[in-house]
Amino acid sequence: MAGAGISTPSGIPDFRSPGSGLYSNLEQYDIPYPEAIFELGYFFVNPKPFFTLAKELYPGNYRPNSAHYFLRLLHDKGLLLRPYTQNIDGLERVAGIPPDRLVEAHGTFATATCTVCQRNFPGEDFRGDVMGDRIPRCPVCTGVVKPDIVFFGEQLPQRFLLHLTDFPMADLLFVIGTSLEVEPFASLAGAVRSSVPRVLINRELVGPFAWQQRHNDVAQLGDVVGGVEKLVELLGWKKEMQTLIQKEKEKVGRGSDPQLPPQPLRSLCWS
Ligand code: CNA
Repeated sequence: MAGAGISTPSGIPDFRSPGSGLYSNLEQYDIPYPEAIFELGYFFVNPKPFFTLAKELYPGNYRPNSAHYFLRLLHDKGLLLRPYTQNIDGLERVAGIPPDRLVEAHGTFATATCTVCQRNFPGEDFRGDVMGDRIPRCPVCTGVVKPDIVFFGEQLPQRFLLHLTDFPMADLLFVIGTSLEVEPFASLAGAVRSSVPRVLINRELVGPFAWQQRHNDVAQLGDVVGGVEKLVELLGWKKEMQTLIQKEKEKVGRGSDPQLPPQPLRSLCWS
């Protein structure tokens, strides 16, 4: 189970970290209250703030870090049953985890849907509009096209239901970079069998790790990258991890996405 904390080392602010979190840096979005950015009612009146955020998070602006590549390594080794992420930045995909292995519980920018005729489109079709600060319109009915990000009150993607079979089957649960405050995602932490060790890698204790610990829970507190790297070292996978990251960096270096201007990550931060 992953959250915004696995992507802060890639330069994407989380919601709740005081000072750097998105909720502390909303002035430029000109919205009445933080949650408005993900509210359908507000979106239909004024979609601009959401698309300003979409421009930041559209696939291609940010690169995965060791936490994402740790998931990829587990996948390559056949050890990853399924990553459940709350993130909408798509960095699990960029790290090479196939979308059909993933549950992106709060949606994705990789696909989009017309709010009027409900036609589905690849998110890529609207890159030009989003980057050019234009509200994307359906080529068929001209309705506003909304990336498939789950707004407040919207249903989670069908794939979220996979948890019903996945969690009882797991024999280890990693919880990485999340405050475990958003439901129903947060409750998944309690859905593994009680004999299953749960490993938290996060800045602070969260959810059941704080208030309902099990005897076999483990917490590695501190930065996610440091925590993951420590674990990788204990597992004896350091070299493999370095090779994987190097290989992926070279792919990016060869310019796998020619539409992207080269840009320093930090220059894209909201704060
Ligand atoms: P959150 O509520 O902002 O919590 C993040 C957690 O990660 C907190 O406990 C932080 O202390 C911790 N954290 C942040 N950075 C680090 C770090 N470098 N090392 C260790 N711990 C760290 O975010 P959640 O994901 O729990 O909340 C769910 C929301 C946030 C979902 O709806 C997401 O869509 C949404 N979100 C996603 C992104 C993204 O896609 N990258 C960014 C911001 C918010």
